[in-house]
Amino acid sequence: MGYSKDDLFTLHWLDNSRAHRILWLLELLGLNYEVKIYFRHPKTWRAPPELFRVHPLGKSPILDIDFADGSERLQLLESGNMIQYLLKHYDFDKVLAPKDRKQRMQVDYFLHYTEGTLQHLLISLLVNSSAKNMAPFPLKSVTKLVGKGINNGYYKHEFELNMIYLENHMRKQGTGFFVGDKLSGADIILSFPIYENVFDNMIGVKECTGEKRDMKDLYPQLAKWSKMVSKDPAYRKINKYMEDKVEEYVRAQANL
Ligand SMILES: N[C@@H](CCC(=O)N[C@@H](CS)C(=O)NCC(=O)O)C(=O)O
Repeated sequence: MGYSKDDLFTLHWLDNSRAHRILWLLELLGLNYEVKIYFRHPKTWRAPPELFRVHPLGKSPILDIDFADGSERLQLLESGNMIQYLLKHYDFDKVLAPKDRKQRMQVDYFLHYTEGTLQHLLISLLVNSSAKNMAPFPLKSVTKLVGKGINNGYYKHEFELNMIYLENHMRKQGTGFFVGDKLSGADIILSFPIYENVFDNMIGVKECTGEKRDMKDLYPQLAKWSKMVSKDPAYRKINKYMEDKVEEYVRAQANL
């Protein structure tokens, strides 16, 4: 099997999901991609049935690869796995390639850390604080108290511990990037939990954690890094691309 710039990537993209960082990576690597759009259910916020037709777990991102040399289509799951695969086989111009073995291991560490440690804390904070919305009316206030209790007793502390850890890491780095002195897979994977979930979602974070202080004052290095992500030309490009795509999709649905 040969890897080529002509291979076609189909990204199954769910709104407000980890799929956006995979799109960022495809754009950074200059690859040939198309996007299939899925929207979350407005009340339950779960993926629609169509995504379960692509894979039994119904989670996004899913990345299909059609190889230009005619090799059998490949489906990749798990964003850390996708990032690792794309960096290994498709960084033809060494845009994100780590400088040495040590940096490569650091990137691998962040790929596992993000999905293995950090992300589930954020999801748990969110689920506990929104459980009240799903509870039947007579149980709403009890559910609210229980959710808040669990967050205050465990998840809020774990969230802060991880934020401080990452903030200190960035201070020690002093380069503005998680690994080395340029963008790497570590920045790509962390863009969802740190930029999209926290710094681009301050109201949501306040609601989940009860934290009154400004995240930018608490974690200035991470705030600066988030700004860098939001201003990255490839990141801006995919935002605009998706805005247009979503608009086109909504218009097409309305005309059905
Ligand atoms: N560890 C997986 C997690 C995938 C995942 O949970 N995706 C979420 C969006 S960020 C999803 O599809 N949620 C929809 C649902 O659970 O219904 C990855 O990194 O790809």
